[in-house]
Amino acid sequence: MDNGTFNAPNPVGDLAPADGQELPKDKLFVQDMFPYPSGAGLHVGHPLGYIATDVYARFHRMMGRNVLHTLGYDAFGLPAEQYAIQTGTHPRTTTMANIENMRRQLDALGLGHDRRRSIATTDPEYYRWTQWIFLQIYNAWFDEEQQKARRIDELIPLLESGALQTKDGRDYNELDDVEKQQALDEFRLVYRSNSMVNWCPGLGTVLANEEVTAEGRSERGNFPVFRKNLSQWMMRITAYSDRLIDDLELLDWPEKVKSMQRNWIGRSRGAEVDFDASGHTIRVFTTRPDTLFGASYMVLAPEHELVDVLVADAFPEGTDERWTYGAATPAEAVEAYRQAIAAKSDVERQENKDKTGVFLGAYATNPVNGAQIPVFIADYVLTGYGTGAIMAVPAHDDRDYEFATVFGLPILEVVAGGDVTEAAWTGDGTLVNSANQEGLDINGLNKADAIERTIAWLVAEGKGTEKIQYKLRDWLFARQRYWGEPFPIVYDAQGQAHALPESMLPIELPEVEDYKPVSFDPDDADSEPQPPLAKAKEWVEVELDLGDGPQIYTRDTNVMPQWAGSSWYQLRYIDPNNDDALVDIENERYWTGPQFDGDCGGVDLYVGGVEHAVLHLLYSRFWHKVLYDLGHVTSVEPYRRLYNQGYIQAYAYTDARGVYVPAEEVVEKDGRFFYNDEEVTQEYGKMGKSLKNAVAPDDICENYGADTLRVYEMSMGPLDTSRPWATKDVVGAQRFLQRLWRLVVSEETGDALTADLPLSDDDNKQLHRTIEGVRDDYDNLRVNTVVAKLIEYVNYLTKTYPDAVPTAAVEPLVIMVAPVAPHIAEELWKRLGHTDTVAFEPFPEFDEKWLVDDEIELPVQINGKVRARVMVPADADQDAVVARVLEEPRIAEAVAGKNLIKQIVVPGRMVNLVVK
Ligand code: ANZ
Repeated sequence: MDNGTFNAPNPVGDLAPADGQELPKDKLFVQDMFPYPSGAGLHVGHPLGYIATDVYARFHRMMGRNVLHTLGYDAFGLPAEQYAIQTGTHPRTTTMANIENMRRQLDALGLGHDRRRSIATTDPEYYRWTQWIFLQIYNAWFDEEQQKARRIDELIPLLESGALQTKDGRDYNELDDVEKQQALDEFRLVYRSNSMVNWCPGLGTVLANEEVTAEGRSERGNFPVFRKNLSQWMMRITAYSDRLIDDLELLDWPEKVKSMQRNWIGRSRGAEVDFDASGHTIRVFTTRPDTLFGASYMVLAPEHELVDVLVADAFPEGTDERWTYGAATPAEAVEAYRQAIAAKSDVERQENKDKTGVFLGAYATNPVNGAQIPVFIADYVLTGYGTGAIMAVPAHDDRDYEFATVFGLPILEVVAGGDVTEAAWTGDGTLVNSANQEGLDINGLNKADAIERTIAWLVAEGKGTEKIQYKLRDWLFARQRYWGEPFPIVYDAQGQAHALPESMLPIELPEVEDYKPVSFDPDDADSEPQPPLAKAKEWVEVELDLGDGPQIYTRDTNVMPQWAGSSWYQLRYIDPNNDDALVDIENERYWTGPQFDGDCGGVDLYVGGVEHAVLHLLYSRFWHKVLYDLGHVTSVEPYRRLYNQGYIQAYAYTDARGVYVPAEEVVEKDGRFFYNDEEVTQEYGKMGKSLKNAVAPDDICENYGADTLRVYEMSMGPLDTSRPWATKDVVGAQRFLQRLWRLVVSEETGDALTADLPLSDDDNKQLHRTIEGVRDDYDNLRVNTVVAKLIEYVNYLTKTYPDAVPTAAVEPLVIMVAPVAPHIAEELWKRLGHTDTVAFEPFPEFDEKWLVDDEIELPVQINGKVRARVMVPADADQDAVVARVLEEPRIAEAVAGKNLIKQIVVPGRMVNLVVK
């Protein structure tokens, strides 16, 4: 790598080929999901994917392609910051040290990366462009008609001419300057909005759902967590919902990942239906308007704006006790209920089987039949999805069924097919009990027709509309932390946000004395987050001239989420040093541009774990599409082909308390396992820090060599399946490499054992078959079967040539070994008398002529019993086959003196002779 062996040239810019050198037309861009440089370094599970991509890249270099392969570091994020909080060490220091260590570990594995293209997301020269992309997105709006992002300045004339309305319907021309700004802000793809977050005053930070325990406390520190509405930066990813779903068709990705993305975006077709409640309209979203006649109650999200409007002064006479939450009035019940659920996450709210809720004391009118149905609030209805209100159809929805059962509400069957006294029937069936006097009769229809008919009726009556609904939410883009990209945003004295001009980038992270966010009394739910950057007073207040003379501004003190840096790194790999653009579009076109009509372009092969199936890949796709719309890239998608490697798993051990103990210190005695003389329980799981079962690649490289580790990891099984690590099996890979070595090199003299011998027909057959199989396997990431074929070939040569092997049989072998075991291949190549690296040696070609069998072996049965196997010419006709078979002494003997009554020849398979 230090010689620049794996440096790939670009069409233009600083990495363009030297004068006179040509740029290969045929290119390949291979990428790994880049690592977070953690303090623990790598374990042998990490490089599985990196080795596989390296093998693939090496193979294609030998096929004559210009291959771009490098590795960067996703280096912002919590661990370095937490370490900084504990020790005062600057996160940059820790991060750089961790990167150094990982590089050392990776270098030992012999990965052929173009080091010039490596980046860390924490480099100011890198995050300058992350901030630049943020500005592009901020300064863009989504044109619904054209279904694409456009620059915000293109919006102004449209608002001025009235071709587009402002969001609140006011005339743009009559607004003052500040109002105009605000009207534009409403269109931007980055905007501020109130959103529900998990606020933890004790830690001083907002937490992700995964960081909150089931008891509503912080995983770290066990502090109370409050659900709180906070003004936050959001990215309008929802504008791209349709394109993000539809363009999945263009991608060569595992079907499983595509379907996870589809589900996450969650497009569903349905209707919005209006229910009247004493003059107020409750609008619901439903995917099942066909079940309207079965609606027996309604539920609003507890946060719904109509709750306080609809709530009655008193519970009606005779209200069921189960409906009142033990309170005297609906208002009290609502208050108590809201407090009880404040700390629950959306996921908990939806998955909780024990349904709870409160009756508002109010009723609404079912628009199809005039029925008066009670209105509840319940936490299983979420604010922020649909309209935050539902019509409940207990007979045909599981959650409504559970609720109706607890609260004693009517369960009205409207779709035949199940037994609704037992459970909700959510399958298909014929509509029943569904007709009114006003011209709607859907009885006897199937679901699809009933939905269509109902929507048409609702529209005609002005009681509803068809609606496409998405589960996808806009992307909450701000974090109250230190170790992330600062926002290129400042606020003026009026609190109005201003995006900084590109010329001021990067906005570098300032030094702070301590990295903790400002924390508060753990129980103070009313406190507001103050990120650590707020402590850098001199940085926060700046004098800037943004066009109307120098003024004092306040910087935004949030940082971007860790997803930001990984949402576009493939583009920077292409043009890592470009100071004028995030990537020169000529370089981008060459490496990731569409290859044929209808191709979406993108990285040719992207390998990583399936845990990134949704968020990372969705965010990347979103950013890429914005950049495409704005003309910065030619590819429509970032990653044309995705491959998920399996995991390396290993045994793990827990003690009596269920706590993991270090696996490497566990000893086995008579099938039982002990740690410090205490018996422990064996388990099995993904290798890693949390299960304390990590094995470092360093030791394996040291004891067995890097090629052994590579061959072992690649031969453990198909790349996309998980595999168990067993250090004791590593030696098998080592033995193969030793056999290979001894085949080529004399142990006594160290010289090559090869001789200028001609190849026999058998040699040629073995060789060409191996080449054919290996080429296909390499190309399809089946390195495990490559290794199997190479082992077979080495065994054949060892057996056939105990003394000196023909050079013509060995040279192609060494080349074929090179992608998977490059160190030994390089060394053997030298011993064979070559001075150049084997890395660019053309990959051996096979000759078809050696692939066809000229003789095949057929089992021969006599009266149904196999008596012999006979070699016959592959192209022999039936008579010739029988003639040949009868020449075989054992067959001849068996049929001697008998009558041959029947002869059956199944071409290529077998011969059956019936004799009497
Ligand atoms: C009546 C109905 C009858 C429903 C039936 C389903 C089955 P997806 O596919 O997830 O979009 N719903 C709507 N808004 C909701 C909210 N804010 N919180 C919780 N649930 C909500 O599902 C849409 C369905 O989920 C809607 O259709 C609604 O229940 C519920 F037999 O309406 B349905």
